[in-house]
Amino acid sequence: MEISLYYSKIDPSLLKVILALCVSSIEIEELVRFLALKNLQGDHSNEQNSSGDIQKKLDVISNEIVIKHLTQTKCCNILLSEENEAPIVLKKESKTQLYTVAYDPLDGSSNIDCNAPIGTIYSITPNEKDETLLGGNQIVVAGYVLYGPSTELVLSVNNTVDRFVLSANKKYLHVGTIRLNGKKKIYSINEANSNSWNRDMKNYIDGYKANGTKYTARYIGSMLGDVHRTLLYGGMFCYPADKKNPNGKLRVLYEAFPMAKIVEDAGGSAILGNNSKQRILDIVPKDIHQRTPILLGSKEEINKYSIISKL
Ligand code: AHM
Ligand code: MG
Repeated sequence: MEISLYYSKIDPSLLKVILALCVSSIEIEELVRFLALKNLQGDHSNEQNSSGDIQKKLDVISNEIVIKHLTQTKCCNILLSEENEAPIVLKKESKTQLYTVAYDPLDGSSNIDCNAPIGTIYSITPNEKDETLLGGNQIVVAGYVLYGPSTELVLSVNNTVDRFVLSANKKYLHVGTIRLNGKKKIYSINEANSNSWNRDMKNYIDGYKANGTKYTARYIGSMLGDVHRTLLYGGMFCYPADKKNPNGKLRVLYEAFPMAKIVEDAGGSAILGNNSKQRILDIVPKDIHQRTPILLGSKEEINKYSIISKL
């Protein structure tokens, strides 16, 4: 079933926003697929984005595509992008419910030039009062589009997580609902940082490597690729705090919140780690580019962390 039909009963303004993000992703995937042929690899300039990263050409173009389509809906009041230092405030042109979209137009930028999975991550939150710092528990839709061997959209709407695959004639078609009950024994973390990890994380990951546990490690370095595998196969994904980065690396509003919502709605857990069982979605954001440590996966795996770190 096509996506617009699948969600035909939700608020029409919300559907408009979702469909604008679908159209954006179809334009972006077209660029991703042919970037080597279109001279779209490499850095945009030597300038850093709001998170201190050098922007890739595709980061910048993808951001422009998303802004264009969301503006055209006239159903959004504020856009928060990884690529824009400040919130983008849109003109109010309609009396319908207005939404704020927080998004990373192209996550996993370091994978762009080697043709590994990358994608777009977002959350949609009703926003009556033009606030910029909305909590994770107010999000009504969270999603990501994975530009991988196939282009796949994963969306949490009404607390249910569904998968849509982009067909040859550019339609997102429903292929199933996700429940995080996979039993594969996988842990996913950038182990190159292990010398800087705090004791809790060292003990937790050592537990996965102990004799007889039969775990394997998988790490793509694109959060949405790693989380997608976790949703479908099971296991855990983690980007912890460490001695060099006491707040971790990933951003609250447009990386951690959407993924935490999807994982929870699929039946898993998403917590800070860092000696805390606090839910990611309970973070009260103070800055639009704030970072957080994150640990997510099946309840069983996240529970192991609580036991090992004696929380
Ligand atoms: P980006 O938004 O600049 O692409 O950075 C976020 C990405 C995540 O997708 C991924 O989990 C992480 O950075 C990987 O970082 P590292 O290379 O430090 O392991
Ligand atoms: Mg990112």
